[in-house]
Amino acid sequence: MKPDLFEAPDYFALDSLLSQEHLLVRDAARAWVKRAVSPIIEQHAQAATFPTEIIGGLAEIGAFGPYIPQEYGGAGLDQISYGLIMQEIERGDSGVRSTASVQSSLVMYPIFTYGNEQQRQKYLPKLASGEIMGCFGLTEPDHGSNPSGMTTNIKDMGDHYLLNGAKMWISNAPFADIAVVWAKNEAGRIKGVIVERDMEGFSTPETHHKWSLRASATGELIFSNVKIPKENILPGKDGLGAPLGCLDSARYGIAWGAIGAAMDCYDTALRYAKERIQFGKPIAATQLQQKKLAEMLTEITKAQLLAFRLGQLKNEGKATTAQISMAKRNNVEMAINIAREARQVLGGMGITGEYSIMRHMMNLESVITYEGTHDIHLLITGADITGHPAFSS
Ligand code: TGC
Ligand code: FAD
Repeated sequence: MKPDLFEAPDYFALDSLLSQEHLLVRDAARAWVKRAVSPIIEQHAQAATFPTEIIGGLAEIGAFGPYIPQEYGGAGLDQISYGLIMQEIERGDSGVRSTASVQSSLVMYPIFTYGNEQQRQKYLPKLASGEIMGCFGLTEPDHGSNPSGMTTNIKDMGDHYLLNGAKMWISNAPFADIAVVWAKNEAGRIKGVIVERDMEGFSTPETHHKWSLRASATGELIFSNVKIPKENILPGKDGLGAPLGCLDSARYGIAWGAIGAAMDCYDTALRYAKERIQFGKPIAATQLQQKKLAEMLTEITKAQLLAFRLGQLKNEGKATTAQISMAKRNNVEMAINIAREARQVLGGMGITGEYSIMRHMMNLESVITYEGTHDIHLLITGADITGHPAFSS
């Protein structure tokens, strides 16, 4: 793979709106991605292996629990810092950002928000340092966009619960030490359950042959009469709103992350277009390639402004689920379109692993589907502006 010469576009001088802390956090993450992710990621993606060697570095840059208070091992940062970290990591690879998103927003967030003090003390510091890794089980084979139909269930056995069912498409599942799993109790109410790797009857078969997120490990969670101690139930909130609250936080991170992937594609295409000579001049001097590059930068700039404003709202505790959906949907679509255009700027070279663009493009096919599909986010906006949810008849 080519050396990482990435230079981030900042056409509307957004850096001048960032605080000193934001810039420090962002630059540390950017430098770490160049040093630790770029040199190894293409080999891992080609081999479809998860780069375990980066776990310590992710913890050091504060990517595990950026906004979780320091007393629990988190970085205690604000929501814009969290977004900037996700942007920089996804600039390297969406699969690496996935690992950080899951650990932070889908495992640490529910334990911090819905867990009791004992659960927080037991798990959060170890998750923040990367000593243990987690995964989040909501999706089932027959219930993806519609998680309220889930059939995974817990049965009260007096001194413990019995967990049965299956989850699929679970990021980090093959190596996770714990899983935050959503299951219905006998009353049909959804509860959060912390399942530990060594519990009898729990297995995590890996999902192979993906063409997307190849450097992220995906798997199933199978529960066959797993005995769950009562202290492993998250007591703070139940119902579908509990997992959906976690998704708000993860989708927010993706709205920023997708900008990173888009910036990397744009920067690569711009550099290539300036260097590549055809018909006696750089292809960057042709109107057609300029149109592509100018439109890419325009879309990135709009996405940056959207994410920044959303970050301000999130810091104030005012960001709504529908605003987060709009930003996730817009920014991921923006990134996938830019990846496709950037790939064309590179001609045949664009399909090789010498450059990052094709890997980003394939990764983004998952990003546009997970954490709520492109359609579902449109329907969330539609329901919000009309007052008529159109998910089911
Ligand atoms: P609906 O009736 O709208 O809501 C059910 C209850 O939840 C409440 N609620 C929320 N609460 C907190 N935060 C939110 N964002 C909430 N949204 C809704 C709501 O008020 C209601 O409460 P109550 O008390 O009245 O019961 O639910 P619905 O069944 O109609 O579904 C709505 C829909 C379709 C939007 C929702 O199901 C949805 O978002 N589906 C998409 C599923 C999804 O995103 N799955 C993601 C799985 S995790 C993943 O992909 C991780 S990838 C990680 C990586 O690698 O980065
Ligand atoms: P379906 O829900 O079957 O949807 C299929 C198609 O139908 C989509 O185009 C969808 O938009 C459309 N559709 C569905 N309902 C409607 C409707 N009402 N109106 C119009 N169109 C509709 N899940 C987790 O719980 N944890 C994870 O860590 C996790 N990681 C993932 C990692 C990867 C690589 C992938 C690919 C997925 C992951 N997921 C995870 C699952 C992901 O969230 C789901 O794939 C996603 O929510 C969609 O569910 P589905 O695949 O079952 O598609």
